[in-house]
Amino acid sequence: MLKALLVNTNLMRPPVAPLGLDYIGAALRGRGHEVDLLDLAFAGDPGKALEQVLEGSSAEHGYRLVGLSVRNTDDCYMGSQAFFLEPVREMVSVIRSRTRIPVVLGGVGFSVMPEAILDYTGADLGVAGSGERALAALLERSGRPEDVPGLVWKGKGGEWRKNPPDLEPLDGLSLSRRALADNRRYFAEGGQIGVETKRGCGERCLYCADPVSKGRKIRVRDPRSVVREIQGLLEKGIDHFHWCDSEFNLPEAHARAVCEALMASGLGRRIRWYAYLAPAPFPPDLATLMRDAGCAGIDFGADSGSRAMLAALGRSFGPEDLVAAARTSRASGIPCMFDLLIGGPGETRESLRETVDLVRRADPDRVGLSVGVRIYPGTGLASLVRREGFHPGNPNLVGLVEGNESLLRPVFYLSAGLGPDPHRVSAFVKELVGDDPRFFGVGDVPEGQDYNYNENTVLIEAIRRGYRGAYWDILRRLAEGLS
Ligand code: B12
Repeated sequence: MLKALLVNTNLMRPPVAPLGLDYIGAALRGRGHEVDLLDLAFAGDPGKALEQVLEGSSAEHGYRLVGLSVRNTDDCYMGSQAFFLEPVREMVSVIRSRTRIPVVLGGVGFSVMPEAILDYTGADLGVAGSGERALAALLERSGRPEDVPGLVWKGKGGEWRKNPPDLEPLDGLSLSRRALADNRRYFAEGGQIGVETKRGCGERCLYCADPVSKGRKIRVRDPRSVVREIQGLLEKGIDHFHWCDSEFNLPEAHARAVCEALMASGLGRRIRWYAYLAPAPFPPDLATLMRDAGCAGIDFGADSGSRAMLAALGRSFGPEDLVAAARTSRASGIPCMFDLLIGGPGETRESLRETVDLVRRADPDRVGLSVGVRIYPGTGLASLVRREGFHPGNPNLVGLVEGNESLLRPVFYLSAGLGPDPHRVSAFVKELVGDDPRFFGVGDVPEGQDYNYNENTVLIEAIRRGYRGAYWDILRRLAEGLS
């Protein structure tokens, strides 16, 4: 039996449970190891909490490694650009000042730019992609570094080396046991609990980091294992969930299999869940199946209402699919939201007008607007920006450009076709949207109309008062005076 300390570094509010650490904890415990979680989301002063847990020598605790989870590099929101790696760097330095045991980083945000994050934070090692098997191998110190999937480590010449990620089938992992994180508390303060039904995304969206961090190969879970996981959480009083798949309906057959398993187990009537979906495929019978399996809301990755913009963003559906998706959702009685990405390559005031018109016609229950597209390494957007030139003279860039070639710090694409001034872009979007209550606000907006879940005090308060569910749906119900 070996011992590891896992640390959740995500301090955002409302708090989202560290699902990745829960899964890794289950895998390590399943192999007979002992795992402690230091959850800094609930710790008050992160530095002090780390010092306390490492008090005395690490040999005394017997920890063989400390693993830090980096879910978000920043809030990926052009209006705020909150950067979360600085506190992670401080955490690594506190750990370093107390112990020499290896500090390993991992997590979805980390996996997008592992080398740059290791350089910046000073951690020893990292794992890009799935962490269950890799962390077990690191803890057990079995095999050579070259054999640990996804490992990022320093070679003899001081250069970073990176192994291909773990893309093995998920069925070999026992993910259902959710016992490391305090999920009851996360449910009480965060309003929903995440569950993954598969990993990976094979789509070719220009901007998206999911294929980079999760892989293009789709690895599905046995739906019975998902059911077991939900049953265990339900026994803890948790009955609102969010699927943590990139897009639940890709592939459609797996979405159906999960819904059918939920219905067969009788869970469909006892739980409510939310999901990200691609606007197509979304046939009416899938919608009714999802509803009967407990679906309470869908967040469609709509991106744009302009055909040219959808093509530029690498999406495989058209504006007509958006209209159909909202109609189908409405007919099945599931509220839905459209997520729009404004300012991608080629965006103009005209394409924006088309988008707002189309969205009004489609009539989803809510519309989230992200002005500016975060540029992540390894994506088509990053390559396009390199071709355009990544320098302060490029009029399409907003955020830190100089000295930020690794894209570590927040930097966004905002098409100069919308005009030279980002503030004027937000003002123009506001003008187009008018006082249509379906649209979440952009730029400086009153609390509660903001589409950023970072330090969202309206949400925090609503959850405290008993609201549960996806954040957009809680904000919708608040606005509509529903409970
Ligand atoms: C579902 C989701 C949400 C839901 C969460 C619901 C819930 N209850 O969990 C909601 C809508 C609330 C949400 C909100 C936000 N999200 Co979000 N979200 C996701 C999504 C789709 C899934 C996250 C997840 O849980 N994955 C499943 C878990 C199991 O995977 P994992 O965390 O990666 O863990 C594995 C590995 O990374 C690794 N690992 C993890 N930790 C560790 C630690 C060590 C030591 C090791 C070795 C390995 C390791 O092993 C794990 C198991 O294999 C991801 C994209 C994606 N496909 O992952 C975006 C994503 C994480 N979100 C993102 C963002 C930006 C946000 C927000 C900041 C948006 C905002 N401004 O409001 C907020 C932040 C909220 C918060 N408090 O943290 C970005 C982050 C990008 C970045 N570079 O930082 C992502 C990647 C989306 C994207 N492509 O841009 N999100």
